[in-house]
Amino acid sequence: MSLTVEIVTTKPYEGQKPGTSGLRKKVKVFTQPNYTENFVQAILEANGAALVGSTLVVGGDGRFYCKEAAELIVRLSAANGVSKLLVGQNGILSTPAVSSLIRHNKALGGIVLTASHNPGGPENDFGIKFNCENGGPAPDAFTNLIYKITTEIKQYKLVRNLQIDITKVGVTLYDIAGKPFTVEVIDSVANYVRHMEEIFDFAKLKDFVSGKATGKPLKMRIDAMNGVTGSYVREIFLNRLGATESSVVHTTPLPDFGGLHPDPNLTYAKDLVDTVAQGDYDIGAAFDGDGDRNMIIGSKAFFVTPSDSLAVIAHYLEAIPYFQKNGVQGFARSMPTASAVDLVGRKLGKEVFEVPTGWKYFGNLMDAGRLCLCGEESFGTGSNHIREKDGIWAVLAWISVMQHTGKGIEDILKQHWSVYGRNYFTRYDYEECASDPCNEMVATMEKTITAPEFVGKSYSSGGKTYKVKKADNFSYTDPVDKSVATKQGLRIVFEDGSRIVVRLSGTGSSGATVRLYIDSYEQENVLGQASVMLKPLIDIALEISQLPKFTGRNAPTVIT
Ligand code: VG1
Ligand code: CO
Repeated sequence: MSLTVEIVTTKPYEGQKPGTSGLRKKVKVFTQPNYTENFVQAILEANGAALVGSTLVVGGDGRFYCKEAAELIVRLSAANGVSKLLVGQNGILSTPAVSSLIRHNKALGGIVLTASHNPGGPENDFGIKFNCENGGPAPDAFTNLIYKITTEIKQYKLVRNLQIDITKVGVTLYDIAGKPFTVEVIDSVANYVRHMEEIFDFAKLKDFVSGKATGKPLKMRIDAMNGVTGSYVREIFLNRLGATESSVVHTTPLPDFGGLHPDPNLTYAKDLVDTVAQGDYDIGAAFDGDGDRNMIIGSKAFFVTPSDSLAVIAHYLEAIPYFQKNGVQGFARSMPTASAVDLVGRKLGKEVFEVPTGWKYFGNLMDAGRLCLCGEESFGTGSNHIREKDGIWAVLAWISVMQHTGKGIEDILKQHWSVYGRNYFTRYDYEECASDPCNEMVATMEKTITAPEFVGKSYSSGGKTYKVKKADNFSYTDPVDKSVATKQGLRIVFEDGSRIVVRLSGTGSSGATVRLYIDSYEQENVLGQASVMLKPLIDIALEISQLPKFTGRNAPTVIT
């Protein structure tokens, strides 16, 4: 039976502007009449003529409204001339899995249904993001075009009575006004697991994890935080690597993440940290809702900062077969990330790039063959195997390093610092502040730090004095396509290389979140406590930014 395309009249909604990573709003905003339809229509139209006859990947982190949104996308895509959709079973695909699928299937792109590390459920957040044919998040020019379309939209196209069952794997063919349209519901994990098997030496890792090679099994606690990684974690760590059932927890993806805040950091992954702190595990790891973030802790909850994690993996790339095969190109990090990886890059004679916050800025460098490993301080680590950060990949990388060195995580870090020195790093998040005072704070601070007399000024606190060497609002010119991103964060760099960075989050769904990043390098004094070592700089940052005054907050919501 041939199905007909319906043209539905609509009006623009304000504020459909994608942030650091897609559009994120409360579920209640997305479920308003035509809200999701408008945004998806804009995504489809932004692809221009390439859309007709194309293949798209659709899936998300299983949060509340994912399934309904996935079905809606099928009906809109069918009406807009897409030829084929690959849909994760039950609408489930991790963000790294979408990226991998786009690349393997040479798809035009993918629509990812997630608000990532933001809480889920009917009262919380939903999100939609578009990834392009390289598998990476759409760059600024593309998301600006999507936004522009949302401001002018008058109609969307829909095949309303297309019946679809995404709970079962299988292929369904449709006739849409005389043109063929295919929906293939795919196993959510199979392609990704195969991809990981190509990158890592699973046989070797299995012997290591099971204890066959060492005489004692690796004691792991992998916490999927009720997010999308649950199914992937079970298949990889239990079925392929032979870990015991008790090595994995919270592995059922739930629409509200079981009430957990699926953000793998010391605050929201407290259960993991407290459990591993008791000393019974060699490695603990957690992921965010959509599986692109990771947190790694060692025995007794020894915390690995994401900046250090990146540097250590860079140092031991030979432990991962993928890099032996494909070679090692340059490294990169986002601007607020501490520069530990730069030191490894320098030693190895590799290019190191500093990009704005957001994974989309790494893609061009990877596509140009100049970048193979990168990370963000926000618990993002990944390589050029895909164009997203990849939480499970990071854990497999760490287990590979442990296997390769025969050492525990704390020893690996201490040895690393003894060679390279240590970048102490902390991030303070002030979540859900009022927007206006935060904007005012940033504007005031920008004025202060860009005034000509600011450079050369000295600030003292806790017996330490820091002299300003450089200060700006970070801007970035992409080395490949020369596009420019401005106003990416206020940055004060001191004579000794220490830094204060302040920026406003671009992933929140309401209000403003202020992020304050502090980083300081020590060549010799590498075994201190970060909170103590960084205290003077934190105080100076609060003084310069006047953060307590503007936000009314005396303490951050989250300290990393
Ligand atoms: C945050 C992080 C950033 C990350 C982004 C998306 O952005 O700081 O490093 O790329 O989230 O991560 P912002 O603008 O809130 O600081 V994810 O895992 O939420 O897609
Ligand atoms: Co995420």
